[in-house]
Amino acid sequence: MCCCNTLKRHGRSPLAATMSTRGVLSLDQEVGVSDAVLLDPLTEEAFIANLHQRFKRDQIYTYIGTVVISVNPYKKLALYTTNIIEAYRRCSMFELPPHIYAVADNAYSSMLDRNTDQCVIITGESGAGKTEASKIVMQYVAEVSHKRKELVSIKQQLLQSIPVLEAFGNAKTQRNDNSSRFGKYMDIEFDLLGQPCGGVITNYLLEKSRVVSQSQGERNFHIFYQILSGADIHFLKTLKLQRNLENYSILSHYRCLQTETVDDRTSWTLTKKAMEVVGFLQDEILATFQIVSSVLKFGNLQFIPRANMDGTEGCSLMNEYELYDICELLKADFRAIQAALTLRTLEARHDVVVTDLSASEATYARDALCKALYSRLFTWLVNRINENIRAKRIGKRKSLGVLDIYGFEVFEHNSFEQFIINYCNEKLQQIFIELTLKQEQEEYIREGIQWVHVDYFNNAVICDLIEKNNHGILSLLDEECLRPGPVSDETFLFKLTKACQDNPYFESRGCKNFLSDNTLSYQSFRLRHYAGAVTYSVTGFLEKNNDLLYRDLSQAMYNCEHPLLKTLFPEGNPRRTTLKRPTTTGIQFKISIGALMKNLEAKQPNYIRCIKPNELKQPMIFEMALVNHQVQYLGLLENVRVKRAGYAFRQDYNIFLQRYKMCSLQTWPNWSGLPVEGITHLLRDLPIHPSEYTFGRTKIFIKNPRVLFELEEFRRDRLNELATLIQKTWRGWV
Ligand code: AOV
Ligand code: MG
Repeated sequence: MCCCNTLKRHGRSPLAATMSTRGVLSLDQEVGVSDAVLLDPLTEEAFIANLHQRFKRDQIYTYIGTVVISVNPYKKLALYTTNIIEAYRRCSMFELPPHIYAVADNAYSSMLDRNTDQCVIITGESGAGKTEASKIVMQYVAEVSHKRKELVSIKQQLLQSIPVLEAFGNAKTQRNDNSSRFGKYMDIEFDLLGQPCGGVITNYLLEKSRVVSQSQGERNFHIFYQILSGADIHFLKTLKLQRNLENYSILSHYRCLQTETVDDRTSWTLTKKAMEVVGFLQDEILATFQIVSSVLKFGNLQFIPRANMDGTEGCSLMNEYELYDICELLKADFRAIQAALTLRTLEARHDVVVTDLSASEATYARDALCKALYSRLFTWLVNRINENIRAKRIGKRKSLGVLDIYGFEVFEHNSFEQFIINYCNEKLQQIFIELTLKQEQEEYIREGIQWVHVDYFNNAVICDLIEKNNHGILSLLDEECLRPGPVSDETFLFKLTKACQDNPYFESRGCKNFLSDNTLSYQSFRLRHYAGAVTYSVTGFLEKNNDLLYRDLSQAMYNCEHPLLKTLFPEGNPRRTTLKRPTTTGIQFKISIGALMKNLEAKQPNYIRCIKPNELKQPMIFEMALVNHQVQYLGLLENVRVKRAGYAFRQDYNIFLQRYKMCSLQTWPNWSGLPVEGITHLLRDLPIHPSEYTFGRTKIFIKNPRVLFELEEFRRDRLNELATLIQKTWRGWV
């Protein structure tokens, strides 16, 4: 016998009706289908036409079950107000039009109700809207969790860490005016009442080559433009800076100084305020910008070649005044820095040999120093933010992670950075495949549920090609970096070509030049990524992977009196004797991405899959071919097929029975038979059609997520009834 009074709601809650009066579309106003699982017939054309139809009416979100597809509108939509957040709060996913808020709410509620750590994985190519989506998730979580006064500051700190990291880690690229040039995973921690108590940010490899060079139409990191355009004249004077952007060569390579969509002046005010909210002290803010200013000035240093008596080439510094400024900013000794930039000390056994650097070697050393200073400052900022936002109280916690990483990218010229970024995207696609296509189908077979296999492209082969121990591209690159003797980018490619030539996803490319000794020289290789083929130029691969800084420079930095530099250049400590070779960039990245995957796999995933509708960054333009390509490589149709034929939810019999046993008098308060039999009684007592569920070997499978939400509602109602009953009985006793 069913014991709930409110077993009725198939369809929409009254909330859906009130939504339209608050300026949100109600389900009645939805165009096309809001869940692609309902498409009939399901074809690629129908799928894309549905997205297009919805996009034209600013309905940018569409579900595939619980996965949300988001098509970048490239214009501000009135979809993100507190009223709308309120409407989605604790509302079942399918009662209101699709929204990121619904996914965020689902993650947050599942974390609380089911006591499982959650993660929101946001994927899509560069400019598709991942970073914006991650901010929408964060906004939602901050808004719905409790508003106790002491928690406001931790929430503000978590939220304000975003503009700080964007200022230092984002830049205009050809594909996105606010492109993330680093990966970010933010774990927000909650106490058992669902109140945020802290967070941890993990950052992934910043594209530091951008500090010294950018492609045409691109800019350096936002912070440089922000400070020069926005800081008041006194602060600029303290930092020995001039407002004119053109005075700084690392900003003016291609004279791409302004961006229409980015207001540097306003952003400066926001960044500085955000740094204060996050908890940076005034001294730390000053120290940070002293380093930013030094990078601008180091970038201006030029060297004049000088012929030495012994026939070698040396060089001298042309613009000493810039170095004087740097030395004041970094509290450094002029002679020491000048020597570190123009000379190199080699220690051989008991001898110390000092050699001159040529002008081009000194320029190279200067660039390496700029990159090291900036990227280490960035890591320090992340660490410092982490110190401030780390949960202070000890105790059991739950977490909700948000992953926003650089999207898949293809430029005219692709280098080591794109290789790393695209490798990272392969791994994210892999985790999506593993969890939504592969494991799901395997589980049906394991549980003895009738299943017709849905075919899909598994990109594990490409991941292997890149990361496999001993044979993968990263291993071969490392081998070449460590090999004694004459090595170069060309020797690396030669080796790579030999090792991978039979792999269908690899192709040696570019100009094939016959060298003087009649061997071949290649300059690029092509990988057939899941999202398309990309040709990578190997120029700079070895150097970027090695990422070594001359010891003279790290020592010179360590010896400065500036408060941050000892922390940023610990290897410059002369007392530090370990000469262990640092792990290469590629391997460091592989290790950190491996750890990220493990972390994500341990959590309940929630997906936002972003689609870029056009390359022009313009509203209302929906380029069919471009969208079609993304739909294909993201495996969205396969996702619909698996969802359509499969079950949205599954749970071990025991856990399921424990959670819902109060919904039937037959199983409440205790059921002593087999759990599967208890569940059979329980479900029969509820108005749920038997076609909505099936029984596996160890688990119950539920087809439609709506049924799950209904079950939760039955449970809540029943608990309320029981609470009222207990109160009445208690009063009777008193
Ligand atoms: P990405 O994170 O996916 O690219 P962004 O989130 O930075 O892309 O989005 C690019 C731009 O698209 C933003 O700056 C906005 O102008 C616009 N946009 C995206 N989503 C929305 C939205 N929901 N509403 C309005 N405008 C939006 V990259 O970081 O390059 O991979 O490395
Ligand atoms: Mg981004």
